Amino acid sequence: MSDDTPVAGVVLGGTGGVWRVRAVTGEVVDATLRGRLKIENTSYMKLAVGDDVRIERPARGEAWVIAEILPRRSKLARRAPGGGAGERIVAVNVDQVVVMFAAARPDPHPRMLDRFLVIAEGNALPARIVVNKIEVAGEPAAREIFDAYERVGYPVHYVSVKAEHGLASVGVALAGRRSVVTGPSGVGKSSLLNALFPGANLRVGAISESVNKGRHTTVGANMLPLPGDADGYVIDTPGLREVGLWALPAAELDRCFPEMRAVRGECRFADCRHLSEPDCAVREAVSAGAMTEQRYESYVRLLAELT
Ligand SMILES: Nc1nc2c(ncn2[C@@H]2O[C@H](COP(=O)(O)OP(=O)(O)OP(=O)(O)O)[C@@H](O)[C@H]2O)c(=O)[nH]1
Ligand SMILES: [Mg+2]
Ligand SMILES: [Zn+2]
Repeated sequence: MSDDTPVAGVVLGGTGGVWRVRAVTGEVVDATLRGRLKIENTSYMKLAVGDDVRIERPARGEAWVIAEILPRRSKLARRAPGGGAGERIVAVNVDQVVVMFAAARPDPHPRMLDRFLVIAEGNALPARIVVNKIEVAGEPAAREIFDAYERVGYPVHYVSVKAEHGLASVGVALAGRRSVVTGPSGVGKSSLLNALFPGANLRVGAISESVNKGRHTTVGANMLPLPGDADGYVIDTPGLREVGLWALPAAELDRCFPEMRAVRGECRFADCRHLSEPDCAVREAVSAGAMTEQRYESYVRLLAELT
């Protein structure tokens, strides 16, 4: 990469206006966004991890600039923290979301899991679940919570990074795709990626086991190329204490629960909110056990947030 012709690359990460870009050559360089970057769509003005870009530099030895951002095929976005209306893009051009929880330390919160899954569904991204630290609580106890998710169609991987259990199946699920790993702080996201990809060198939190609070260890999303896999990337993200939905229209929330999606067309009213309307197929599904009370309760709470 010695001349001034643009080079295709992908944004791996960045803070403070300096982005790490991996060029097609495999070389990773620091680059800044060109000030007068001409793009039609203003939503592209905010560069994000996973963006396909073209970089160039005026001459050898000078700084690289990002001259062009290519169209995005997908994004994972949630509401910006602090109650604002803006969206926070976690990553773009991803194929799947891996939602990670711990079987214990910190204890799993199904309500929060439902939020992560709804955000993935709302962004039209398939999701899978990784339950880590099963050597602490045991797989049977973890299954009491997570079997319900497998029943509605989400693949669930039970793993222990510490005991090196179940990691290969996660590796297979990541191969050849771009995945973003998300979940609460301290569940072992960075630990998992370090274990799967030696050399990743992600910072891992030394949470004192007694405090058990999960100080955020990872800062900013960080995309890793999978070794020997030209199409495979995995994005480590900082853990979240709370997840806000973004401006999802309330009427689309039911589509973000697969078990509601399956029956929503059978409600008496086309605009049924599945609360107290008569002949509601969703509430019948809850009575029949096809949707758990807990997931339905998540729906009701999220709907209240969106209206
Ligand atoms: N007992 C147990 N501890 C684990 C396991 N995997 C990771 N940990 C520990 O969990 C703590 C948090 O791990 P991280 O990998 O930093 O968690 P994270 O999800 O990346 O956290 P953030 O970056 O803050 O979002 C560390 O002390 C790890 O050593 C596991 O399988 N079992
Ligand atoms: Mg981390
Ligand atoms: Zn209904």
